[in-house]
Amino acid sequence: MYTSFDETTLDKIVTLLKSHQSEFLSGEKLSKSLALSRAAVWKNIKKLKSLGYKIESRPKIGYRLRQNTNLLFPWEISDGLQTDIIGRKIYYFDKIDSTQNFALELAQKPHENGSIVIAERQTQGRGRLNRKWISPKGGIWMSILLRPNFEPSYTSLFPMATSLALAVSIEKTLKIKTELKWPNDITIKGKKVAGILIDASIESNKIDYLIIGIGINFKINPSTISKSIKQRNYAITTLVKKDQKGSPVELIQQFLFELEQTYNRILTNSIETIRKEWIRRSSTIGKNVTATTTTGTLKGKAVGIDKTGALLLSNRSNIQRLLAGDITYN
Ligand code: BT5
Repeated sequence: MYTSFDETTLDKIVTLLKSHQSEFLSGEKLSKSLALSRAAVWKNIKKLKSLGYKIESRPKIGYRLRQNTNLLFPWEISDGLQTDIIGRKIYYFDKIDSTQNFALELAQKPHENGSIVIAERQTQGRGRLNRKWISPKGGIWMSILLRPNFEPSYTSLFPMATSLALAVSIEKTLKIKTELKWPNDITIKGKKVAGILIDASIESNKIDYLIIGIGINFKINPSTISKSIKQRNYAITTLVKKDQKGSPVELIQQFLFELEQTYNRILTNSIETIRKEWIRRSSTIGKNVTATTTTGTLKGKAVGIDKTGALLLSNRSNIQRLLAGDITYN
C-alpha cells in the first residue's frame, strides 16, 4: 500500500524529476537531495521504470523523466488536485479485495472524512445487492469516505450526485458524451461504462458515514468482463480503447473536483440544479421501463425524478415513487 501522506523515496524522486523535466538530473544531485547512496538512487530509478515511468538515464549525465506512468499512485493524484476535503488522504493498492471493505475499516477511525481508497484491481469487487463487480487492471476502482452533516433522507441523492459529477468530468477530460441511467449507471450509447454503489451508516437519525464506491471501465477489454458475468442483461463498454490515449489520473482529479462541488451544493441545499442537470443528461426520462425491486416488478413510463432522487413512474393515472431498484428499457 502507498498513501498520499507517508512520503516515500519513490515519491520524492518523481517530484524531483518532474521539477527538472527539461534537463538531466545528475545521480549525485539526486543522492545528495535524498541523502541516499548512488546505488540506492539507481535501484529506486529501476523500480520507477518497472512501475511505468519512462526515465532516460545517461551515464555520467544523469536521469530525465520522459513520460509519466498511467498507474494511479497517490502522489500522482494529489499532484494538482483542486479539492479541500475529498482526497486529503489517499490509500493506494495494487490489488485489494474491495476498496469498499478498506473504506469501511477507515470509517471506524477518526480524521478520515474525505479519504479515498483506490486500487489497480479488485479480487472481490461488489455491486449493489452484493452483485459481483469485475475489476481488472486498467479500470478505476475507488471508494470515498464522507461524513456529511445533513439529514439521512439526503442519502438517496448520492447516486444521482455522483453519477452527474462523473458524467461531467468524463466530458471535460475525455470529450466523451455519456448518458445517465437511473439510479446509478453511466452508459455510452446504452452500454454500461461505470457504476456507483453507496454504503451508508445511519445512527439515531444522523448520517454516521457514507462510502461512495465508483467503478469505471477506463481502459479495459469489455469482452473479458462480459465473459465473467453469468447473468448478462446489458452490454458493457470501455471509456478508452486499447490503442487510444487518455489519462486516468486527469479524470480522477476532475471527478473529485466535480464531486466536491456537487457535494457542496447538497450541503447548501441547491439540490434543484443537480436534479435538473441529471435529467438533462439522463436516458431514462420519457422511456417505458420495467423496474425490478426487492419486492417485485413494476411497469410504467419514467416521467421524472423527485428532489430525493426517486424515480417517478407513471402507470395509467397512477404515479409511483421508486427509491431503489433496477430498470430495463422496454
Ligand atoms: C454497480 O452495481 O454498478 C456498482 C458498482 C460499484 C463498483 C465499485 S468499484 C470500487 C468500489 N469497490 C467495490 O467493491 N465496489 C465499488 P450494480 O448496478 O449492482 O451492477 C452490478 C452488475 O454489473 C453485475 O451484476 C454485472 O452484471 C455487471 N458488471 C460487473 N462488473 C462490471 C463491469 N466492470 N462493468 C460493467 N458492468 C459490470
